[in-house]
Amino acid sequence: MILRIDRIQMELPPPSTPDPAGAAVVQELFGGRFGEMSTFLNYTIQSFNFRGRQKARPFYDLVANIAAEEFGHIELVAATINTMLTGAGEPGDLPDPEKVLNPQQFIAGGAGTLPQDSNGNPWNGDYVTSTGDLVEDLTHNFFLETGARNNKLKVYEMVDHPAARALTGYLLVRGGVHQVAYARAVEQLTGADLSKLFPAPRIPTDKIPECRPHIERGDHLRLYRFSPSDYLELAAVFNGPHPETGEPLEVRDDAPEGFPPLDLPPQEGVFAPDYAPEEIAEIARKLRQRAGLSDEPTGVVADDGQSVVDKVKDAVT
Ligand code: MN3
Repeated sequence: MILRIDRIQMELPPPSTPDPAGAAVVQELFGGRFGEMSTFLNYTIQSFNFRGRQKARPFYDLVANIAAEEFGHIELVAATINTMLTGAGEPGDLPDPEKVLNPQQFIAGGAGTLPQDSNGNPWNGDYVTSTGDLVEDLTHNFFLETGARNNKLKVYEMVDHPAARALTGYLLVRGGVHQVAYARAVEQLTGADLSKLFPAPRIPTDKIPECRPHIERGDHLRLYRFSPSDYLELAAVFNGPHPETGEPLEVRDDAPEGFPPLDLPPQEGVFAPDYAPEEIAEIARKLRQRAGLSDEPTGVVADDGQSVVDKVKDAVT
């Protein structure tokens, strides 16, 4: 089972100037072959299929637990795309087709993320390798993280929207940890040091400004344990010095603290969440009252939504 926490793993900047063309490029990190849907579902399905898991527990715990972090990564990529599209779905103001690389984000979606790559191709189950052979699957995962970091760097270079830069900075650091984790797992099983054999991609994250805060916090060394009581055997595999910096790898016995998500404002021009969002808000208010809940919504968001609307309007005018 997955326990869901209503926070996101990193703080994202609020919406600024809408960037539908950039948002279509960022889709590659969501539904591309090397995107977060692929890492999430490769590790998830491998963990479901894992036979003899009790005797191989440290390896099972590693794959299952990284799968849980990847759920938070698809959530972050979607939050980034949706932030970049905010302001582009206002009534009478939908973007010029020439400035949009993926019109389906508006036509099929409500100025939102789709399970597609940067060309609008749907994510594909063929992107999952789950052979049941542990060495083969772990080696595949190492190269999946290699390709994923390669793609993240290209998206970083292609898209200069602040939300996309913040996202790729964070994911480059966390993907680096997962690459090290799979390399360590293969090394513990076979003796082959993948980090030395295949030192790719060469990404000097310490020179990328958006990576630096995460490195300074130590997030390039840590695996978090995404469960209050399970997956206790991670540290049996994930240990020793970081192959690039020599600092000790570390397992943290809790999920990252995370940040409240942005409450992105309605985009009435694409009926998200409706042509008249205030009607839905009024219905919800009455339901909340009837259920004996407080007048104020109980969930925590990074802003009240309205301030984001004002900021977007300021940026556009
Ligand atoms: Mn990831």
